[in-house]
Amino acid sequence: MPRFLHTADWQIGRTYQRFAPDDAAFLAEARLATVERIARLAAQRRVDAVLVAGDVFDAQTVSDRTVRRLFNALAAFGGRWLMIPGNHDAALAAGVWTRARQLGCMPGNVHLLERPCLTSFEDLGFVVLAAPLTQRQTHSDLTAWFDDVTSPAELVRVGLAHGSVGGILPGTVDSPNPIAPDRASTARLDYLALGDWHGTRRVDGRTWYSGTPEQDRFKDNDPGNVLQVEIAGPSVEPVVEAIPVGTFRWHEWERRIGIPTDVDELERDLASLAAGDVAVVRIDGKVDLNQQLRIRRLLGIAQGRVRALEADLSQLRLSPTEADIAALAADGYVGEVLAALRNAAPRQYEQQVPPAAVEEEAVAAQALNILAGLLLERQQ
Ligand SMILES: [Mn+2]
Repeated sequence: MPRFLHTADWQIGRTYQRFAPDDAAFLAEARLATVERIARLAAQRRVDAVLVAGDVFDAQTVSDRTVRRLFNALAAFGGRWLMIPGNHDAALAAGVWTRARQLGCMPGNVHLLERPCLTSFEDLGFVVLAAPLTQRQTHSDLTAWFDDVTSPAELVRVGLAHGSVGGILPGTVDSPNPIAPDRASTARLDYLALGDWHGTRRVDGRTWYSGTPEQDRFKDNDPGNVLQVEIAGPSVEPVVEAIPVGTFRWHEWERRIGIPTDVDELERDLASLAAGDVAVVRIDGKVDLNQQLRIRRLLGIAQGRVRALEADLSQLRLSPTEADIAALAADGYVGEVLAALRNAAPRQYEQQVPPAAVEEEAVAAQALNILAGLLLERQQ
């Protein structure tokens, strides 16, 4: 009864340039730590093998040290690791896998399936049909040959591939590296282990994307898992369990501040973030000085707690109250300009005013907000 872990898209060596260098280093390190966790999980659960469906490395150019560290991270599981190259680490002549071999750092229990092949693991009770990528992109279905290959009837038949299952994943119409959605059935596979889609996703009872075990982008599609797959025997539908292993959860928020309770809501959302969170928050709308100070303080507090929090306030307009402006106590030329703008800014009208005057007053109000905003920001 074969039992294995299915994982993919480790993207080791990925860099996170949008974050501050110290945060980026932590995020890169987390990917290796998660692989170590997968190795420990495989050992604890005594699975027969770990199947890695491509994109072990994020790039062909990762450093030799990163290559060595990845293979060291596998140490806790002495069983077999079956890996195929994906689009990021395609089996090129001068690619990362060639280098790994030259470095001599690939442990003996790693079976790198670099060419399309059927490999029999008789002692474990299954065969693996592998469809590695030998270039970054193809437009033919590399799993098509699975249909025509026979294997011993007593062995479970498992496919391993990296690409895009046609027609089911959002935004992937005409994607490269297509895989037929019914491949498991046409190729009589008991299970088809897929990589490329970074969320955990069941295509059908025998076809799954494991997703990446460590989230690496702002997409809410259930990343951060590995799959344990248990197959009672040939033709028996597999029992699949998603096991969370990731460290970080990524959030991308957009918040508009219009009324004071919007800041309360933002406070509640920020309070929900903890050490395992990575967030980007874009805030727009209009605030007075106190609200602006409060938002900055809330962001500062949250930044002290989370792994990374990037706030974009460039679209948040400071609209000072009369009291804010009075508190500036601006004197000299700046004081004169402020006073002139305040006089020119709109008031309550009791009678009809010509449209040109209304427009002029609106411009004056805007200028007043900008000038007061600059002065207040300088005071903070
Ligand atoms: Mn990938």
